[in-house]
Amino acid sequence: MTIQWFPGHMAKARREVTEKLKLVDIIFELVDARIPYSSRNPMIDEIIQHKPRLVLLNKADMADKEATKEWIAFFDNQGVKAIAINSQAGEGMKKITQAAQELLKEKFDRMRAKGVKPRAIRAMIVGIPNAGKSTLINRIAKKNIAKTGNTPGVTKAQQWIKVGKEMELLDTPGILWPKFEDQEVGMKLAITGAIKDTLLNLQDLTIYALRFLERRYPERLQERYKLPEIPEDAVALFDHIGKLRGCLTSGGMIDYDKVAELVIREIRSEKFGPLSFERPAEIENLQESE
Ligand SMILES: Nc1nc2c(ncn2[C@@H]2O[C@H](COP(=O)(O)OP(=O)(O)O)[C@@H](O)[C@H]2O)c(=O)[nH]1
Ligand SMILES: [Mg+2]
Repeated sequence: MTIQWFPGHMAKARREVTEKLKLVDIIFELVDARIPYSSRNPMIDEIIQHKPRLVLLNKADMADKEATKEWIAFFDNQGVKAIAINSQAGEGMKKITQAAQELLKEKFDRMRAKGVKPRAIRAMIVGIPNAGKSTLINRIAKKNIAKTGNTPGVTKAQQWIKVGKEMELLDTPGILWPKFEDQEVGMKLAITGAIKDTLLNLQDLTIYALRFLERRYPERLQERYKLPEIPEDAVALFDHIGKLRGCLTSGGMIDYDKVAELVIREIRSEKFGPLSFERPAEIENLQESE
């Protein structure tokens, strides 16, 4: 289910995250590795203030490895630590604890110097719907069934999931809204399944997706749909795919909706291999032109 975000929902989500912020040492900002810019909440910096943060590029298995490397370097340049993970397979889980320990080393050293009894790092996951928050929490919880009790002094009882001895993770994530400000971001969110594609025109979305493939991964597009050349005309491209795959109306005409559904389904199910829909260089240009 995709949540429709209205100003009231956004305010409530923000309030909930802000409230829990006090309970944790660090925020794990979960984004989709295929769209690390578009899947970030636009107000994340303002919401989490100066709380230490670790960006988790989730679904790294579905993303282009080269692009993911570029993204890690991009965040690094901004002084933000980012790591690639695959919550579904449980890859990168150890790296999360290690990175959190590194980021909080000074704080914990200071605490120790003051004679404060050592304790586990407390963390919380935040992210937009479908980023994989529940998958990551379940992944961690399964291996570490032992839940710690409630934390006293908190209005609502909070459950913590133990991650080894070193860390405790809040068992409910902070759900934040995606960016809505531009059409292209909307397209990327729809292609990756972060927002319902019924919010957009499916044929428009497909044209966007096909043009993206043509630009970044032309050979994969040509190979999959047996295209010696990629037609400039979108109708010709749809016609070709429709004929090839038998996406026809009962009258034998090309069914453009069927073509659109097929293409989007194939992209989502990785028929074109791992894909990254944005690169840091594109985002840098975008920010400069603002
Ligand atoms: N391939 C892949 N799929 C993932 C990964 N993490 C989550 N998913 C899938 O993404 C979808 C959304 O995940 P979910 O945990 O429900 O997202 P939430 O809304 O943030 O809690 C589900 O279909 C998950 O199986 C991952 O690392 N790799
Ligand atoms: Mg969830």
